[in-house]
Amino acid sequence: MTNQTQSLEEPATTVQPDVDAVVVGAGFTGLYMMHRLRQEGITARGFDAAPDVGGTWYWNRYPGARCDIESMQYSFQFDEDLQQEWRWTERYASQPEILAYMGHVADRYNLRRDFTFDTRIEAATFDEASHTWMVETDGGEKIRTRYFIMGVGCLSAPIRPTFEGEVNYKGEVYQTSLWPKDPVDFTGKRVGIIGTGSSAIQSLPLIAKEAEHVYLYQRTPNFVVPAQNRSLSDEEVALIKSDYKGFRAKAYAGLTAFLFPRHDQSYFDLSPEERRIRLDEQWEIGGLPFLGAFNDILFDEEVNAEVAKYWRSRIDEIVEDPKIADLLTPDEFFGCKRLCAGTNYYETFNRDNVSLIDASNLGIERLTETGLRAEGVDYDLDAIVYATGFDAMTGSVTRIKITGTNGQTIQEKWADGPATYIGLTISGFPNMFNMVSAGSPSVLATMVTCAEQHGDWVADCLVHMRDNGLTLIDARPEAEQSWVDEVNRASQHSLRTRCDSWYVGSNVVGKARVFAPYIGGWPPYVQKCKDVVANGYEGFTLESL
Ligand code: N01
Repeated sequence: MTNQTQSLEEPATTVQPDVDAVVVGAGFTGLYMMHRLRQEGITARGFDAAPDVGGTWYWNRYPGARCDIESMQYSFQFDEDLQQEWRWTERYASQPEILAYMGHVADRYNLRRDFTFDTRIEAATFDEASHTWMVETDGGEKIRTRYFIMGVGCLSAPIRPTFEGEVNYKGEVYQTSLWPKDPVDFTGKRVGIIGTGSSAIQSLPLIAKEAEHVYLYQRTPNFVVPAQNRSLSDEEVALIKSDYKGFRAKAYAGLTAFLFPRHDQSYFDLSPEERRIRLDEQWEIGGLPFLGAFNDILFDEEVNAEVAKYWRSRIDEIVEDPKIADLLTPDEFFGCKRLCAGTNYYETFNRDNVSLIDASNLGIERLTETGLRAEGVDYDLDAIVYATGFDAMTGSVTRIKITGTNGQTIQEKWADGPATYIGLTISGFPNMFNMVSAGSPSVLATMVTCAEQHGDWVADCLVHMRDNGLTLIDARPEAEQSWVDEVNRASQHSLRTRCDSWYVGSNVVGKARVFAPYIGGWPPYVQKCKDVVANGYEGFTLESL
């Protein structure tokens, strides 16, 4: 490693890049990538549409926004000093704390220096003659770069449905994924929330505490388990920090790259009494770890149905009105959509100032001057909150006009679903790396851990290119196809593919239905990435000018 900044060795060509690499996004992925590039003496410029670092955590400032992976694990591990010095206050970090952490990382490694903020990358075009990308910003700047590195996130392209009559509505409008920086005061207001994904589930209880009345418009209910969030004690933090490396190593060896109480036992291995005890225990642990009660919840329909029954018995203990409990009960596999971790979500429906509106038939028909019309009823609303999700996994990539070899655009390439080689590269888009996205464990692992593994892989690759005088790396079509087959094969065993969700892209009209992340597990994925390198960048075409 070196701290000096030197340009990658360039062969004689008339077209020289302005920088070695352009990094898009200043979230976890972009920040770590920039850090690694700098360590290797590779020149880079970063861009982000936001005014500061944070990525999706910059924008998702809605009330109650919080991570569903434990904070001691949803953080960088590349620097022991960093992980020792930062003190997380809660089991699951809130958005402000995560943003503060990312700001701390940016300061500590002086990363803002290389980023241009308030600037969106609009287009990138590969020039086959010079093995470079021409990248264009919304400010009209053009940067020629050898490598184009996307760290644009899986859940960062917000979607908001358009309703008839929108222009007539005179009230306030908010979107959870683009929440204003200044606090929003709902005191005394009638608020309509559209959506029942994690964003609505986290924000409803807090908005309901303030507002005069909240109407939650539900098209499809979601399974929610209690997050069981709490403050972290000095003792438990100290215990992890006493061997943080060992703790991380254990997590790294697991299927999802994060540790949680997971029982490698089938539901059928236990007696009925033992099953109930196990489910009660996991319920107390809460959140995503609830799925660790048995190893076949997401693979066996009968087990899944039994767990859903247990879940319903717990909801019946909380929700006072059985009709509301019925409405809140999903008609799909438990945990098929990402399991939501909530705090007082179901309790909130016992409040007099909260109404659950079944919007599963006619839905939201139109917006009016004073509110909206849903299922034939007019509602007067002072504010409408859209908690309507994201064009997940691919949207943040396909919203950029990316053109690879032979004039092919990324939209054309991915028309039938995302095709990648090891989730990092796309055949026909040489010298481009698409990180922590489709084709890698990404959203099924800890995004931060994935960002580090990807950042290391890409940095090592660029050093290899430099050391060997290479100027082009492109995935071979047959290698990409075999990885796409592996991604598809892995997903077939899971019940997760069997419902509509953003994992399969069904929440975006016209999007190809493909289970986008790699569900084959973290260790096999990491091994595959290592094998590719050990075998001389197997599956890639490498060239020099
Ligand atoms: O989005 P979603 P989200 N009329 O897609 C509804 C992560 N995240 O932002 O299901 C009426 O889950 C839509 O209804 P339906 C996490 O990975 C994490 O909440 O399509 N409703 C659905 O209910 C999460 O899974 C955290 O019928 C409409 C909702 O909008 C992911 O982000 C917190 C509609 C969208 O739900 C996405 O969560 C927040 C319409 N026209 C987010 N259009 C944590 O870490 C859409 N909907 C805990």
